[in-house]
Amino acid sequence: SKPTLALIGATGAVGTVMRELVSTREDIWGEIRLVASARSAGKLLRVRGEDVVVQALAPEVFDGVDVAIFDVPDEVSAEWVPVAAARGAIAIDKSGTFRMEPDVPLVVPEVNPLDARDRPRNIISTPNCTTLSMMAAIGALHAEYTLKELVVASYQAVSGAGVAGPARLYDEIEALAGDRTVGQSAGDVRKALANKLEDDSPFPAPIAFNVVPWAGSYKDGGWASEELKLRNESRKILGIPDLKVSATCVRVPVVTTHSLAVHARFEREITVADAHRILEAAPTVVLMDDPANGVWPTPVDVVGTDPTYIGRIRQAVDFPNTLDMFVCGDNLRKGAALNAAEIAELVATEF
Ligand code: 2RA
Repeated sequence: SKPTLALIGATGAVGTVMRELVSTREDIWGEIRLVASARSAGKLLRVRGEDVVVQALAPEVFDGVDVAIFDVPDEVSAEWVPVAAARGAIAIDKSGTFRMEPDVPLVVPEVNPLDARDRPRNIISTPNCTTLSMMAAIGALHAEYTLKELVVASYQAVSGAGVAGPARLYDEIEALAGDRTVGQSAGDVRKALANKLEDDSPFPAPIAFNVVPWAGSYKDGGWASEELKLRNESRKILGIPDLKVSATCVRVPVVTTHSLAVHARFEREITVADAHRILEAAPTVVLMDDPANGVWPTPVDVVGTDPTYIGRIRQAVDFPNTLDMFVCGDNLRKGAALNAAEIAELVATEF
């Protein structure tokens, strides 16, 4: 019989995309159970064209579940992922809680699918959306040219912060719309917003008309947690423990789709033509790289789709063996729900 799937966090930004994906991808699942916090229990949500009642998170919801996909805050995962695993489910976790634990694989199916088999705790982690948004492309280049260093700047969409992110961006744009004087003197955007909106933004600065050089929580040395995740997770997924990585993560007024400017040094010379050949052959990567004709990826052109898009590929003039590139990936799809769905499909072949 077909395996039973549980989606934990079914009502969130990623949960919503997750329901859409399991409704449109190959239907390999038997029962699909929807689980959320007690607040959402009893709601009806659509999956595979049917209304399903959302159940409150409790140990019993995992009974009979083969695969449980979690997209919930770190502390909820810390408590409930081990409960699901103890009850016999393979737990696929999107939170940061288990990603760097040595006995929990961190999987991107295009890059390290075999790692999903070695899961002593019955837990598989899926990476942060910023790491994931570039990994299919970088992994393909690494497989042939051996990556040595990555310097990355991210341009992260507001939906990375959950449903509150887009809500805030739309509110701010609406509050500022029509006023053609704002954005021209220091503090005027803040003042205009303070007059019209509650002070409850998920972002540490105005996000409309702005870029915010901060994503995540504060870490030693002045790093933002997103920047360290990008470093640590890239090393683990690619299996290069000493990969040199430096990142600056920036939030931009884009609803969905993270972009990354990537400066990547390889073990040997790699030309633009080499990179094109590899990326064209990578099944989940779309090469959009014809700058003479204005062809490169942007979030508004790729949002809502599955692939990783790459363009602006250049050989760095002053750095040997190095490419500069621009990558875009939908942070809710490949960056979150899609990668989890793909891992689930990978392990479902075991049932
Ligand atoms: C963000 N990467 O974009 C985070 C979400 N986990 O905020």
